[in-house]
Amino acid sequence: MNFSLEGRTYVVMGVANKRSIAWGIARSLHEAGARLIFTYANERFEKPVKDLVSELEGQDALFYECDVTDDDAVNKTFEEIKGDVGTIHGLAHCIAFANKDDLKGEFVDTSRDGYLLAHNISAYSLVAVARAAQPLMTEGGGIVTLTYLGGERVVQNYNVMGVAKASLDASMKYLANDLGKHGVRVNAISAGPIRTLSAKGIGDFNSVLKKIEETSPLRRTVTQEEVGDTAYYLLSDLSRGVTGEIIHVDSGYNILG
Ligand code: NDP
Ligand code: KAL
Repeated sequence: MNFSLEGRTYVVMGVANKRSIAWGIARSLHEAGARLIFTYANERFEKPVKDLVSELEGQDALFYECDVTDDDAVNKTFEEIKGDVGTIHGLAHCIAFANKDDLKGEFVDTSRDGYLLAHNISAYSLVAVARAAQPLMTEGGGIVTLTYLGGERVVQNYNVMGVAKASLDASMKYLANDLGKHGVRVNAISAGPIRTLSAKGIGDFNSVLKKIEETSPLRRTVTQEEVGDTAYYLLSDLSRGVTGEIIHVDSGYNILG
């Protein structure tokens, strides 16, 4: 079987800069021969994303603005993509957000607004995007989202984002059940900690990385490239029998008691 992505088109949502996990995924898909479509939250990010993508040799990419909290924007984006390319073969959802104040102290202090905001951007967005994208996957396809161990167990400071990731994980499984009959597979990658813009300014991130280096089975942290290659596996026919799954790309840290 040929596992090249030549002739296939994938939407990558959530590139903020060269450190983004979404950028690692974009590079892996590009190397496998895929055509890429990028979405960003607002026009402020158009130029930086376009500048980055210009580094991908021979990539004839398309770009759309898409704030995932806006149903009209999500629907319009996928209608435009349908008009511009017709069929897509998959998408990578690499989007999360919570108020900084909710990512420290105790979870019990999370406000209603903070709770809803985190769930809106980080979990419901997968449902909205999957519903809008599925009709474009006329040849079947794959959807991959990014999650974290803090959705499965309590991790200090992750707080409301952990609860949003638990919702994201369950949403991924329900979507896998709904979309399977259309030949669309839905999976998640649970990445180990990686220094990205989102992680910036978060207290104690260094000690989290150090703990992974000292105690994980592989005794090192993971890279955007390693997550990217697993996304390639999940978005290609290599994983054709896999759906509703969470794959941990975390140096094995999650197996520790
Ligand atoms: P980045 O900061 O690089 O990416 C986060 C992205 O979320 C940004 O591109 C941002 O877009 C996007 N985003 C936020 N709000 C919206 C919105 N309303 N509409 C559309 N896009 C939005 O961080 P990461 O690469 O680390 O994060 C990607 C995913 O990986 C997240 O789901 C995160 O939870 C997950 N993850 C990260 C880990 C890590 O250690 N870094 C570990 C495990 C999971 P913009 O810049 O355009 O605002
Ligand atoms: C236990 C860990 C330590 C860190 C705790 C919480 C991390 C939460 C991730 C969340 C996505 C971060 C934010 O929402 C940051 C946001 O409040 C401020 N940043 C921004 O607005 C920037 C400019 C934009 C680009 O960011 C976003 N997101 O839009 C968790 C660590 C060990 C693992 C991580 C970092 C997991 C994860 O989910 O990212």
